Amino acid sequence: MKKKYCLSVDIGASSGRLILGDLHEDQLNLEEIHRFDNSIIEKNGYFCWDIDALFFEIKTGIQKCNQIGIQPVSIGIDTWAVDFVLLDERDQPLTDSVSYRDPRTDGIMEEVLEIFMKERLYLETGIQFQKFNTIYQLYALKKQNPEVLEKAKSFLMIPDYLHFLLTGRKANEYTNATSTQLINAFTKKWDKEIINTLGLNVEMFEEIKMPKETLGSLREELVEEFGFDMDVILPATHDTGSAVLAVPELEDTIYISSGTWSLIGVENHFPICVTKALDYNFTNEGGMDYQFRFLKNIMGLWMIQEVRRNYDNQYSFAELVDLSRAVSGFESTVNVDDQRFLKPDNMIEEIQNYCKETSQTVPEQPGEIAKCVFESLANSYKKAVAEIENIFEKEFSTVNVIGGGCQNELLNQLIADVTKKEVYAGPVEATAIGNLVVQFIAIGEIENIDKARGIIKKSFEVKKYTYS
Ligand code: LFR
Repeated sequence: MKKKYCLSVDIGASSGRLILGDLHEDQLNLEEIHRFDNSIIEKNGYFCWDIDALFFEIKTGIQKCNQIGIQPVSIGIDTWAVDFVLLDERDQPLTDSVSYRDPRTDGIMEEVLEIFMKERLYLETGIQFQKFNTIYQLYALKKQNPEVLEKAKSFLMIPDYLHFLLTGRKANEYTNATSTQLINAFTKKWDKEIINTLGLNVEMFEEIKMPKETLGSLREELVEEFGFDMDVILPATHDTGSAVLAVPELEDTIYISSGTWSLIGVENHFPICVTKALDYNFTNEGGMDYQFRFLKNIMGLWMIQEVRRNYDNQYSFAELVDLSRAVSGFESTVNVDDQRFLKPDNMIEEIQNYCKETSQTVPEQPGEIAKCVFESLANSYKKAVAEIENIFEKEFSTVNVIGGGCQNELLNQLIADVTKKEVYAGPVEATAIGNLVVQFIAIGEIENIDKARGIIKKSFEVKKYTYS
């Protein structure tokens, strides 16, 4: 029988990749076809994503498959969450794709919380309060550019829009839609009451579709361009949703999906909207098969990415880790979850100012800055672990770090040392793997997610760190 390939497109805030997957005797093989950079650009006074450039890179990757003689049977795209594109009646974008790091939502969450009680929003949606959630972005738009919303006929999140460009079909994929804070955690549908109360047009929201559903085949002009057709199968289009599917073992495990953000939590069968969870600001994001990711966002490697950029990319990430390792006796830390680190003009200065304001020694050398970032992240993980254990009233034995950030050995060891738990690191390409297994389930090559996790366990290396 001819081997079947599925193609995953995973785009994060700092890079994107197209990875082919194929199954051979319960072994999932990956082949990276194309990798490209992504970053926030300034356009017309907003921090934006260059969505046209991203679509161009996706097309380049598809063409590269064909060049090596592989025509995948399906493709699925995942990206970060919360951001969206609004289309007019001719299906044309009404604005640039503004990034969630843009300050347009400053102060907006507080205004929305005058309309809804925090407890009510939490009870209905289960979603954590972050000033950049789609709900606040849409409300900001309503206040600042009402004419845009008046013209909007379709609301598509970033992967929905890229899928639309591929197929011509519009739908809102469930896992990503939950990050809007506009989906009811119990009905799993758009919460029309919240949407109407905010004065948003409920008609612009599309039908919710679940991961595993086939959206459609490629547009005719793309079939001509590529020389072949394939199905677009919806993965968990929220990258964290895909990544968590690739955690090989969930029993007694707290995962950290480590990339631009660190998402720390556990998988659950139902949303937990108790007061403690609200106070700790944990979220219940919708997952595949209506599971929930109970987790919280920690500022993550964004901090070191920005530090590196502020040093004009003079140092690689590995060099920053080495420089940090070489520093001794420097102990200043920052609260990484302080919103001042979301998009400061200069991350290095922001860290230094924080240390100054809190009467700590100010980091000056790159190694000191990096050490401060890694140790501060580890502290924040430690706190989140304690919060999870407090809510579940039990101890977890392991932490499983997945995603690109799990290659940071220094941080893995720090996590083991501060949490006093065994740390497993891997798989590195968790998001692409999670995306691929959903496509393989959809085409009948893997039975279900449990089986997929077994395959992932056998196929990818996971490294163990013990605490000292
Ligand atoms: C990670 C992620 C997080 C989400 C943040 C913003 O890439 O998707 O899960 O909270 O980006 O969208």
